[in-house]
Amino acid sequence: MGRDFQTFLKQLEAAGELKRVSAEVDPFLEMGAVADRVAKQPGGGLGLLFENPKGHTMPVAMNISGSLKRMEMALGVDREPRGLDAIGDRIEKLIAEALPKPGSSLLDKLAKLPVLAEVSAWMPKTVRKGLCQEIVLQGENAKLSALPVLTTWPEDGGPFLTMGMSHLRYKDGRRNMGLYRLQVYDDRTLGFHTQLHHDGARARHGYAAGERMPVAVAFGGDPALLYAATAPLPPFLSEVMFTGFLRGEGVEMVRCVTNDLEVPADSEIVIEGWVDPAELRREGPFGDHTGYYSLADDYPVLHVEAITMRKHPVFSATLVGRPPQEDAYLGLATERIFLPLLRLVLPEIHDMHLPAAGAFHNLVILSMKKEYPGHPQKVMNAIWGTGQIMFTKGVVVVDEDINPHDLQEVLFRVTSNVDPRRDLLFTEGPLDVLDHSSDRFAFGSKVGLDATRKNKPFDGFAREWPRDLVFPEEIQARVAARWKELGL
Ligand SMILES: Cc1cc2nc3c(=O)[nH]c(=O)nc-3n(C[C@H](O)[C@H](O)[C@H](O)COP(=O)(O)O)c2cc1C
Ligand SMILES: [Mn+2]
Repeated sequence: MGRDFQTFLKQLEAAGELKRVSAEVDPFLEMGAVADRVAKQPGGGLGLLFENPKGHTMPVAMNISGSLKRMEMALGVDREPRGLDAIGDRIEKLIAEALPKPGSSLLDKLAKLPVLAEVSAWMPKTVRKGLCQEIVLQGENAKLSALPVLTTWPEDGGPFLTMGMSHLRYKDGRRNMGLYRLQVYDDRTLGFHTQLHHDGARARHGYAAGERMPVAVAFGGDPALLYAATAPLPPFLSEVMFTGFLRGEGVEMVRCVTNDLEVPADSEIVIEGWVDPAELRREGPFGDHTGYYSLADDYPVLHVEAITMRKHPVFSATLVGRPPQEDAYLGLATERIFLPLLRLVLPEIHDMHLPAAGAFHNLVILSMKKEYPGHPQKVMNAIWGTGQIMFTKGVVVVDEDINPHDLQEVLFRVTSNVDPRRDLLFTEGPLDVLDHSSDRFAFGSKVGLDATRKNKPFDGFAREWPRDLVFPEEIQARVAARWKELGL
């Protein structure tokens, strides 16, 4: 307890990170337009609580994860000097501790037991009663029109739930939770937008036509759950367990009313239902992260069996659209948390940046230590072959002393160091299904830019590579010391 969404909203308010909007605002387009304008403010603007959505009494929270501070608060690292990197550090340490050293004794191996004990603490815990079931609406009483669902962009196919975390189980029993948008068709049916490459699609493909796959869509709960629902976790790692890792404590789960799935007990609202993987319906269009409308396509239908909620729940929604939006900060968390994992297979990578303007999938900038011919190209190929980062259309590689987050610096290296015919690598591979630039669905070309200095013997650069312009340290120190005297 105490990690529910409304407690988090109170913490945000105390930290000056939440703005209550008491004026009436229409969930049809108007709320989205407000959130868009706020998200475009430097640093991502404040979290919003619309207390009077037009036509509803249930308040709507938006932009809750939409700043670095709030993302850090959601993941409990706002007091850590290294912020989000502190989570990456924990992962790095955990991996180092879990691996037995060569020639280690039985005693050394036993010393690993505390790590195992820690792991068991992250397991979800089943509880009998959940806040999220204070109110239970079943059958005819379970109506989606009870929720203040937003229509975000004018040409959207309808209203969409955008902050529902879908809990489901693979046929073999493994749990999965993902953030997928859900189009509201009517009071009892939703579009289940589980994209081709995601576990949500993998799971439904495991069920036979005519078979019912139970799904429970939860809103709210521990704010770390939302991040986990978007994180590019491998299918063998459950997002609920990962939330337990992030929090150092297992998530309390309660059994659904109409199926045997479990949902976080402290959720604000839960929609229980089922999907027949063979029943498809047109879904979309929808104004998307790409900054464009993603095209309508056929997706499974989710049939609602029950809606449960706590007394006086807060609904949540996000606006996806032209970046930067709230999800830029979820992406930033992924960049920081997954860097150490990427470094496990690609230790030469020094740092990584996924600029918000690249909408997660369009651009990755890497700094690395180049050690042999073709090394930057090897790293590009590895990126195109790894997890969800495989979707990346452009990979820019700079030397390890270049800060990939400094876009001015990166652009300088790209424009000055790149000989286009020599340094561009073209390839083809899977694209995110939302990409519109390729004329083929989910497949297209990719480009790597080797913007490293060609100053190593193995670069085979025939002329002399020039040195960077830098003042001697002594001069820099003298200027720094005289700065005040110079009146600057
Ligand atoms: C705001 C937001 C909306 C998203 N909407 C969808 C969606 O509609 N469908 C989808 O498959 N993925 C969507 N995603 C991406 C997935 O949540 C993400 O790729 C996740 O890692 C998938 O988890 P899974 O592999 O366990 O299915 C969205 C992400 C964000 C941040
Ligand atoms: Mn997953």
